[in-house]
Amino acid sequence: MVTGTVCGALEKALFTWVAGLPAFVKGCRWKNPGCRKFLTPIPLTNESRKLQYATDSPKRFATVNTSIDSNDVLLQTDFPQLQLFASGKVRDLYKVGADRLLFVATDRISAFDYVLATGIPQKGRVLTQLSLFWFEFLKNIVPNHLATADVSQYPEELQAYAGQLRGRSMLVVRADMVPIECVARGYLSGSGWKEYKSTGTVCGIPLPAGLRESDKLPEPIFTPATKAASGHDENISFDRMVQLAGRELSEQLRDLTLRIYKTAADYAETRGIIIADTKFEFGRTARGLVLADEVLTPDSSRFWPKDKYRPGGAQESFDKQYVRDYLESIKWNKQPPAPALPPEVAAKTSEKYVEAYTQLTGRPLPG
Ligand code: Q0T
Repeated sequence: MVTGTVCGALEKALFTWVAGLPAFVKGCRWKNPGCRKFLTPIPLTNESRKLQYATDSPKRFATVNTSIDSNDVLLQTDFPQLQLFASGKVRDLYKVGADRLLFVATDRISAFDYVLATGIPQKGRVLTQLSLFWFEFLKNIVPNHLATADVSQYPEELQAYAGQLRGRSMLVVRADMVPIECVARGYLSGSGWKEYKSTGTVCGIPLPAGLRESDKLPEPIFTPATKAASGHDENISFDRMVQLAGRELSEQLRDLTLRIYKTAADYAETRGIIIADTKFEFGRTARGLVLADEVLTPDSSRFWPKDKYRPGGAQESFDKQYVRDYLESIKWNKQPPAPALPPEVAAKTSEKYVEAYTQLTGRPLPG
C-alpha cells in the first residue's frame, strides 16, 4: 500500500461536506493543495452521459427511453430536484425532507487514492446489498440508520429516479455523526503493520514481538481515527478519542466496534473470507446510537480470500487486485488524471465484487 496515510490503506470515503459543518471546516479541503486529487472531476464518458440524459431530463428529452437497465454503470448521480448533502469517492448523499438522507452507491472505484475514469459494473449494487445483509445480520447487536431500501416506499420526489436508485440506494435516518472513524483490526496490515515495524505498537497499543505482516492478532484491537484536514485519516490513541468524544461514548463505541467486528469476521471466515480490518461510523438519532454509513463492504474493509492467505507478506485484495496489477503494469505515476481501465479489467473486477457478495451471503445478487 503506497499512500502516505497513517491509517490510510483502509478504503476511506473522503467526502466533501456540502451542508452542516462549521465554517472553519468548510472549504479547507479546497484550500489544501494536498487535497487536489480529490477534486479531479470525473470525466463524463459517453456511457454516463447517455445515462444522465436518459434518466434525469425526462422533460427536455421526453422521447428518450427512460428505463434503466440494472447492468448500466453509474459514475455520477445527478438529481437536480434534490439537495446534495455530501459526496465521497464512491457514495453520494442527498437530503430528503428534514430527517432523512438518500444514500447512493455509484459504480466508481478508487485505487491508490484516486477515483478512476472507468466504473465497475454492479459495484454500487454489491456495496448496498452487502450493507443491507450486514445490517440485518447485526440488528440484534446494534441498531442502524436504515429506513428502507425499497424504492417503491421512497417519497414521491424520488420516484422520478427510481431506475437509477433501485438496488444501489437506501433511505436512511439522518443522524448526528460522531466524528471518529471506529476501526477494528484483527490482522496486521497497512498502516498498522508500518507502525508495528517501527515501534512494536499499533495506534499506541503494544503488541507481542515477532509478528509478521498479515499475521492474525492475538485479539482484535480498536484503532480509532479522525478525518484530518488533508482528507486522509489520522490514527489517534484511545485517550485522544476520550478527549474528543468523552469517556462514556468512547468506551461504548469501542466495545460495540469490537463486538460487531468479531461477530462479522467469525461468520465471514466460515464463508472463506477473512475480514482483516474494517471501519464503522456511528451517529446519534432520537432513538439513540446507530450504526451508519456502509458496513463491512470491500470498500470499508480489507477482505482476503482465506484459501490464499499466507502471512509473512502483503495479501492479495479480494476485489481490487486486477485493478492494482493493471495500474502497476502501465506504470501510472499516481498523479491525476487517473487512467481508465481496459474493459476486461473492469469486467473481472466486477466479477470479484459480485463473488464477494455471493460468497459471503450464500445468495445470488438480487435484481
Ligand atoms: C451521515 C447524517 O458516508 C459518508 O459520506 C459519503 C458520501 C459519511 N457520512 C455519513 C453521513 C449519515 C450516514 N451515513 C447519516 N445517517 N446521517 N450524516 C454524512 N457523511
